[in-house]
Amino acid sequence: MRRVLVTGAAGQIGSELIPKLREKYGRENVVASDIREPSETLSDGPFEQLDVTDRDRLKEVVKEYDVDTVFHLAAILSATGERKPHLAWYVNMDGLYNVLEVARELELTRIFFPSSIAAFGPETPKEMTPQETVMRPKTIYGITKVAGELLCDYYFHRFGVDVRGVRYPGVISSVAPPGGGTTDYAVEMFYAALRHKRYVCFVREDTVLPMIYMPDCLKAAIDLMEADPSRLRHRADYNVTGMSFSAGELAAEIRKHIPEFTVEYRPDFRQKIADSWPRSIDDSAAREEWGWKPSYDLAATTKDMLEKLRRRFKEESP
Ligand code: NAD
Ligand code: AKB
Repeated sequence: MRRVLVTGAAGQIGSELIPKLREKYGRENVVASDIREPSETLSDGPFEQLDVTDRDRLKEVVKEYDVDTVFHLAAILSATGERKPHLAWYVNMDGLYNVLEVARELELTRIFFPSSIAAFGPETPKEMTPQETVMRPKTIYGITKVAGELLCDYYFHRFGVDVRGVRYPGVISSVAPPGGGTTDYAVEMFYAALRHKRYVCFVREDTVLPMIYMPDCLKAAIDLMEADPSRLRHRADYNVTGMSFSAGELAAEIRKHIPEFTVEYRPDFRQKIADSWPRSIDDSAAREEWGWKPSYDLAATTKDMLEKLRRRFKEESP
């Protein structure tokens, strides 16, 4: 049985990872933490307000709950990172360094660190981007992700810290809103389609990016953390993906369910970020080494997202 700490747990991924981990390991064995106050979904088990840049407090929490495993989700994402590059460097690098140092000092069993397709850059091959390729990102967020992957590798080889992670594409989900990334339009479009029947999209209609639906995103994290260590040849940099589509294709798929839905395309500074990222991902290393296989394509994601959001909006309306 694991004793788990999740940092950045109030965010898009943490809000759905926490219930999943609590179901798997027991409510009392999964400590949610964030710099923010907990949302309702996190308050059915232990929660600690924790800034990951504060290493002493991080260590205190790990000791207090006898934690052996950390899912380190706290970060500043790509769009917010371009607005606040110093904060992105500080939170993403110091936060990860602190988690790895505490793991080394207290001999924790396992750490999960999510990297991102943002670790790639405009010189990277855009179609079926390989596992090993050119890594020259142009955002501060992407730079922290490449440096983070390397730091994780270093802590594994130098100190034996069992740190693992994936390069997530854009995550689509229906519980917590996305937290300031470039792929946020793919989530916002669903909310707007249901609420207003129209959406102003901040990337061009022909912008293609790789994406993953939340159930697959959670499966990737949990399966990799449970994988047999003897099969792993990579650490915190496994390419994973669920699907690839353009903003226009997503709108067309939503229109199959909501025919009157319209989208206006008004690209802003996030277009340049999107243009620097891969269009599709080769995730064969993850498939071979720990059996990765996504379940959701665009049609299945769209159907499930609309059902879940419809149900939620109905429950929320007086
Ligand atoms: P998010 O922005 O929704 O959540 C991040 C959380 O971190 C927030 O709740 C925020 O309050 C918290 N946080 C910020 N600064 C903190 C600090 N100093 N100390 C503690 N907490 C702090 O992000 P997310 O989408 O849930 O992403 C989680 C992880 O997955 C991040 O590392 C992100 O880079 C990675 N990732 C996400 C996506 C995606 O599309 N969501 C894609 C690739 C990688
Ligand atoms: C972002 O757009 O910043 C994130 C990511 C792909 O890492 N969603």
